[in-house]
Amino acid sequence: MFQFSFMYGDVIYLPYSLGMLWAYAKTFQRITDKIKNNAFTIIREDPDRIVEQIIDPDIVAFSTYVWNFEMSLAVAKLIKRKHPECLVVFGGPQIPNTDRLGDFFLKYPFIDIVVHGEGEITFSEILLAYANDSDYKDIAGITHRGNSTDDRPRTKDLSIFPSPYLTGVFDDLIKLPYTYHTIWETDRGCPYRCTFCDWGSLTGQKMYQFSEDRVYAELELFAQMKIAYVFMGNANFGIYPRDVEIAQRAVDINIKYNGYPQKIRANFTKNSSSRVFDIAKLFNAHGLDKGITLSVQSLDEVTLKTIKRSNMKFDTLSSFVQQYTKENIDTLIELIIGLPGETYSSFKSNLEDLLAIGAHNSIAIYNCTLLPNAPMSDTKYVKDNGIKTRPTPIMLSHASMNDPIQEYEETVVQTKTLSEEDIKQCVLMSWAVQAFHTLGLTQAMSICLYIKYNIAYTVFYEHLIKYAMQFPDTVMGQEYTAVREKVDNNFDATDTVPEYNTQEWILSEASCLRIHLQLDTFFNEIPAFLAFLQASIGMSVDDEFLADITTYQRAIIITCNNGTTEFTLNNPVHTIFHDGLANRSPNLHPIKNTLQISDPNNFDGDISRFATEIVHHGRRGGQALHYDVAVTY
Ligand code: B12
Ligand code: SF4
Repeated sequence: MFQFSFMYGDVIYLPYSLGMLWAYAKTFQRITDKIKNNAFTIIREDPDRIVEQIIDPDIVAFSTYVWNFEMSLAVAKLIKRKHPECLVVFGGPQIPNTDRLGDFFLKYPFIDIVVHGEGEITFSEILLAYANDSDYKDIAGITHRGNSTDDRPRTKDLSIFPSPYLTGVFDDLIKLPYTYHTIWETDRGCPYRCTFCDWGSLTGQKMYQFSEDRVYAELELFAQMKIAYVFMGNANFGIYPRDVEIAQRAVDINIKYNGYPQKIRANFTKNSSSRVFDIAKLFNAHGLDKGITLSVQSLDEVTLKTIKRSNMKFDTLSSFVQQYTKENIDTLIELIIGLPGETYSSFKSNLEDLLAIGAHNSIAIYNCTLLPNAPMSDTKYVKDNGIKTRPTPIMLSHASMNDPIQEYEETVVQTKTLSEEDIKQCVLMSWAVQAFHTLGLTQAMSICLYIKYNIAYTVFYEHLIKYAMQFPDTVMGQEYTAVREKVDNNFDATDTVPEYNTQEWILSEASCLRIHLQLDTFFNEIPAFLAFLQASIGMSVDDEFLADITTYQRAIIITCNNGTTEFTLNNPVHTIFHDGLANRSPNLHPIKNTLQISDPNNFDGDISRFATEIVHHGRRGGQALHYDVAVTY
């Protein structure tokens, strides 16, 4: 059975979906009498090498997602060539629904059966048919060499599916020398229907729950296995009242097992409620999750209507962000570029509004992609919204590089309201905001200019881009050129920075890391950029204030070589910055002040550790800057 996953260093996910299939299949004696599951193959390697190790297979089953489809095809094709009698079965969210299959079987003649949607029962029926030498025509939810059967209704009673963790399905796999992450499902399905999403083909569907006994037993087992990281497969954690109890139990288990599992990452229900706030507080207090993701995707009314998503009101979002900030809980707000209905100007307003409510450390922006079964991929929807897509290299932030097979995603490159160049401008704007603001390089400067001179954040960053375009030899200019090339090169969304390590970084992180390698040059060029900004917007800012914010900004950036710094300013920049962060009205009057910063990180020049802790893990929590500064007036 194959479920290829990317590796993050030596970390990899246990193949939960296949585990669910096999745990259920094992409940049929006829299957275990006749069929042996030889292995779960999850590591991406040269397909020839993988196939060489498979001896006389009768059935091979692939669990396919956007991130492993090409790899799965390559291996399946080789298997069929070498073992023509072998039954090749594909399933998973990357398998188009029956009405969207098109020429699938012509393109991939080496696949015998595809399974649509939820797979446990269907897969067992296929195995039983194989074991009994019967045909597949009465098995619901499949297409067998082009012949589709009726859809299979969802399973309401999830208790019929044993847990792969509790039934020892992964016992052999976990002997391999990897660090495993696990997927933990406490319920299935999502009642919403956002058009860009295909939540495992369970969107617009009723939700069903796994029993509390089961989910607690699984979590306790994860703790005993010393699993560090648990990713919840739920779409809407926090939607049920029992979810608070589940969170409390997770905390109890974490305490009982001395900190295991260390982290639990949940997709919280989208219209964040006070229940979600309670769960986030619990997780945060016990270090189980540092923050909460608020997936707003867009703030624009027309766009939200077009993608059939009803977000919480902007005021509610704003008060949530402030509430979370007050409790010291990080928030990560997600936006998507290229949604139908969005324009360049509405996208820019999204960014401006989010920064204005204080989302300075926490905006994550993704490109819109078409998933095979998402409502957005419907031919009429595509036509009505003028959507054009292109296969682009899949964005795999932080995965280890040097992979044998390139995976692709269908990125939206044009809509009725966004030309391809508009989408590129959105990508560049997002890059600028994330690389320079979220990751700290110019955050304090832009906040101080916003507070004191009302210079909008997007005006600051739009001019940063313009400056970088006009002065390609500057540090900003070099980064702009590198990123523009990536964007022009088929919307490539990741890059590597070999000076640090071998992983893939998203473009903004890669830029930030490269700028850190020449931070002094970057700051020597800042006065010229600030002069350019003033000239372009026809505004004159006090020189001493500009000099102070530049000195302050440089000093608070955490680097891998910080020691203790002391310096004097003529303006209360620290107060302005912090009042700005907390959305308070600051005292703007000049006053001489001395600031002292000592660095608790002790990276001692270890740039790889710096990159991991500050840029990779710290990104979400605003770890890039020293907020703790001693000021004397
Ligand atoms: C956990 C998770 C992750 C984890 C780990 C993934 C991993 N390596 O296993 C992480 C955080 C890394 C991740 C990342 C991404 N993910 Co993700 N993720 C999920 C999530 C929340 C749970 C997956 C899961 O295990 N579900 C529970 C199992 C039981 O359901 P299932 O996988 O669908 O399997 C059932 C059926 O599909 C079928 N089936 C599956 N395989 C097979 C095989 C056979 C032979 C058969 C018969 C049946 C069958 O039967 C299974 C049991 O019913 C899903 C959403 C969801 N709830 O489905 C998204 C989801 C899988 N992710 C998705 C995406 C797009 C991504 C990303 C590309 C980025 C993004 N925008 O989210 C990244 C990058 C991926 C990467 N690996 O590098 C999409 C995938 C769509 C697609 N067509 O592939 C999903 C569906 C969410 C969505 N937006 O719609 N993800
Ligand atoms: S984006 Fe979230 S809320 Fe919307 S359909 Fe997908 S899982 Fe459900």
